[in-house]
Parts: sequence; structure tokens; C-alpha cells
Amino acid sequence: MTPKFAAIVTLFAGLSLAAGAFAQQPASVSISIKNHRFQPAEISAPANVSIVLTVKNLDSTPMEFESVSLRVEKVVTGNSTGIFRLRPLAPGRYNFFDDFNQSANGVLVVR
Ligand SMILES: [Cu+2]
Repeated sequence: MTPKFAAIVTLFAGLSLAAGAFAQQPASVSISIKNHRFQPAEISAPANVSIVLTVKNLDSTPMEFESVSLRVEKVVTGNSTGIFRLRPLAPGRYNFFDDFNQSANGVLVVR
């Protein structure tokens, strides 16, 4: 290969790698909390893609969406929505809860 051709091949290899990284759309999952209960209590998402999790707090009081295994913790004020961007996850069960009212809990099943 001439040096110039090699440079072009390298450029295209880089571009297709970048395209591959962005080809996977994030999975969207949403859940509500009402009367301090998650609805539904179990949600699922595909493995190995980033996840956008929408948490709608339908109560008038704030809640704190928290998960040790997902490494998230954020207050969602009353009657508002929180958006959580999760890294690609391995298959498994990831528990979460409302840290302001720990009887409210649920699980994200990744498969
Ligand atoms: Cu907390």
C-alpha cells in the first residue's frame, strides 16, 4: 500500500468503528410510582445496550430513585419525571427502591 492509500484505509476503518459504536439505539424503559408503589414493579430491558429509564413520579411528594447495583440515586420531585441514563448492562436482576419510602421497590430484569 502507498502511504496515502494506507491513510485512507485507516480513516475508513476508524469511521466504521465509530458508526458501529453509535448504531445501537438506547433502549427506552419507563416506570411510574403512585401511592408509593412502582407500577409495574418489574420492568425489563435488553442486555448490552445503553438504557434510558424514565421514572414518572405521580405522587405529590418527592421520591428518591435509588439502586446500588445500577449505581443511581436521584430525587424525583412530586408530579415530575426523572430521566436515568444507564450504561449497557449484563443480563441479570437489578433491584431499585425509593430511598424516601423503602417499602417501594422493584426490579429491572435485563435479558
Ligand atoms: Cu439515597
